[in-house]
Amino acid sequence: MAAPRVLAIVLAGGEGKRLMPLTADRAKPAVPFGGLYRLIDFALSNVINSRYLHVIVLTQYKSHSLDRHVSKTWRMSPLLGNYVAAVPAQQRVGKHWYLGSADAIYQCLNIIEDERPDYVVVVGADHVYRMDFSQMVEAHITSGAEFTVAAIRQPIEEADQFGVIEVDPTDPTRIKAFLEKPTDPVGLSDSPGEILASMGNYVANADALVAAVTADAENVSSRHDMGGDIAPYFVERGTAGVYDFLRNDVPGSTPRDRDYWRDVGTIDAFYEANIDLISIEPVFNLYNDEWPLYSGYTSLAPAKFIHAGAGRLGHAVDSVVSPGVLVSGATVSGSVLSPGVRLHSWAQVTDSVLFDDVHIGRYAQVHRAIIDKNVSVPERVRIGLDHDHDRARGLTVTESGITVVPKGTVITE
Ligand code: ADQ
Repeated sequence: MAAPRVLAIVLAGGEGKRLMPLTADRAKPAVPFGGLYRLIDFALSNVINSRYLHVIVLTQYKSHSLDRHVSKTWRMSPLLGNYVAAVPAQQRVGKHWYLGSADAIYQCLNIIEDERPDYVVVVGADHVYRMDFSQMVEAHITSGAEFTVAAIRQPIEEADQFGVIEVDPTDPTRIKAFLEKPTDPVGLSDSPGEILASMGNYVANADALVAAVTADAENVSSRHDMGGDIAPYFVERGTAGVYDFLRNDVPGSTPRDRDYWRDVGTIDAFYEANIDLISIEPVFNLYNDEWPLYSGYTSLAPAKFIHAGAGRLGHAVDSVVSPGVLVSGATVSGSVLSPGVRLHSWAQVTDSVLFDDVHIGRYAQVHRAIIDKNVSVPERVRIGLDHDHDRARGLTVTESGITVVPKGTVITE
């Protein structure tokens, strides 16, 4: 039997308000993560490793840096018609931007019509995880559902951030009810402290999805949301399936990171997920060559550590260090350094995440901080050691005490 034709749609228009100020002038999927990556690279690596090579990325909010990243990093060989194309909201069907994720798909129906896929894989762009979507497509086809939702157990306290799935007791492949972000969730019968959450990844029969988003576009009371409106539409029709993420078996995954899936939706969650990469046995393993994670850096020099003279030991321990980093007579521990970071003599960086091209001057100290792209920390300045002072400088300090230095900040003292 010929392989089914699959079009992958990556929803990348989210604002990521809770990640402010990191999303002040970039979309959430464009936020850097783990030194070398942007958040969208995880979804796109999963799609490409699943061998789906016809991919559209729907962008909207502050999409310039995302569009640039997608076109630079994810340029595909046009052989066999392969492509990863960013599609910005373009008011194709009316004088409005994408109203919600379902409207974003509706506004791109011309692409689906041109492509004529059998199945459409729709995935979010905000999560860190590995997943083989071809296994989910196979399960979808076998189940006979029109629309399948990927699902993972989550703590019941977080139910209001997710679409919550109730599985049909008479057929565990079908969804009986789907509630988007309920405030009064009911726990699972075998685990009352958990709910079954939608991961925001869907597989649909292409014609059924086209019909659903078209009907949704005409529904004036709809929020035009994949989770809020399209999943319940298929539940109502009795054709919504569920795919348990734990069935997904990605080559090379370890018992520890097999079921890893994180929405790094808040600064604290974002910080923790970055710092976790450093641990000896991280819960998410970047070093799985069988399911590579692709990123945009190809022409950087190696990282270099320079002992710059007496007492100026240039070193980093327990850290993730990207290419293009220069640690000259400075000490680094427990930190994630992105490409182009420069650290000068006697500087100390501990438990911090530094984005691209951050410069740390002599004798400066940075502790439990996230420093956004291109920021220069002048000589002797201390960040993250006195939270009142950090706040007085206009920096964000999170509940758990992470100081965030936004892009473009000029620190004088
Ligand atoms: P949320 O993440 O809250 O819940 P949403 O804000 O719609 O839903 O984001 C989903 C994805 O769509 C993200 O990747 C986002 O970037 C993108 N997106 C949002 N608006 C868009 C638009 N107008 N155009 C293009 N892309 C857009 C969703 C589901 C829940 C599920 C959680 C899992 O609605 O049911 O449980 O994801 O985190």
